[in-house]
Amino acid sequence: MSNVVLSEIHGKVGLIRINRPEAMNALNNDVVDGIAAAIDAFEADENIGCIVLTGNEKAFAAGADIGFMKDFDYMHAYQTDFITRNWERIKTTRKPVIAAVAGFALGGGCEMAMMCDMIFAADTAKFGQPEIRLGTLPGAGGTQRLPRAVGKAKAMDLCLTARMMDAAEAEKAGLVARVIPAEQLLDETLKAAATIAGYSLPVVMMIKESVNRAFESSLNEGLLFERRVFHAAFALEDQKEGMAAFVEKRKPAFKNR
Ligand code: CO8
Repeated sequence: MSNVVLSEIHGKVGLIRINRPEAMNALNNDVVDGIAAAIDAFEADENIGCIVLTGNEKAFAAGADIGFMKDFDYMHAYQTDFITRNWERIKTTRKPVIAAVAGFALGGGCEMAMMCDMIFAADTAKFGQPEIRLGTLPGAGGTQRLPRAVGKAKAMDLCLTARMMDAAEAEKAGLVARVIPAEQLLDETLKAAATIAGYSLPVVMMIKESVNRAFESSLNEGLLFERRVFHAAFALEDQKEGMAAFVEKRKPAFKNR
């Protein structure tokens, strides 16, 4: 594991910290590779039920590393598929990922947060897609995921003016799930992640997959997908245990099968 990405295990939760404080956690290959490696490890660890991705108190990530990419030419960007590499690993993991965002989440940093399953924001968080100021545009989902999260009007505003949106505005617009006082951000996020990790992992994965379907299919397709997965859940021992525990007025003991 590289030192620009740190990973820790908190009970059943895997925590990934982006650690380039000298550069506002700007994203380069080492950071993206480090995050992907940490996710690989947490995906393979059957004890882990939820993943949290965070930065530091000043920045979740202030975007792609500008110094690193400033001299790229078209062929280099195209041939290396900049920065696709492992970028999609956050999206492809079947376990839920919560972004805990304090400070700046700009450009690729905002895009990385949006690739997670939900965002918990500190009251210090600032979101933006300021690429236009650099003579370029969002390249990792900013023009696609932001409108889906906050609507066309606000997405156009953010992408075209480069202004930042604070945590309160981001919550109101639907980009973030919760706003939390900065000093409690990590504790609260880990607590929510532990709650998720305490449920049946196959059910958690089924819910993640089903909610994501809402963004990738028509309503009818999505409803059918949900119903099929709902039917499949009756094959789980954890469904028998969960419903028996309710009827018997006791806590369920899920076995992840
Ligand atoms: N890349 C490289 N270095 C950065 C970046 C960055 N994105 N952001 C900050 N830094 C560095 C600064 O250069 C500075 O370094 P040094 O101390 O050596 O001069 C250090 O971090 C501290 O930054 P500031 O002194 O600027 O701190 P301020 O508090 O004054 O300002 C800001 C903080 C507002 C975050 C400011 O640094 C800023 O505007 N940063 C750039 C934000 C930006 O434009 N982001 C978009 C980048 S483009 C992009 O993300 C395209 C995505 C493509 C998809 C692929 C993603 C991997």
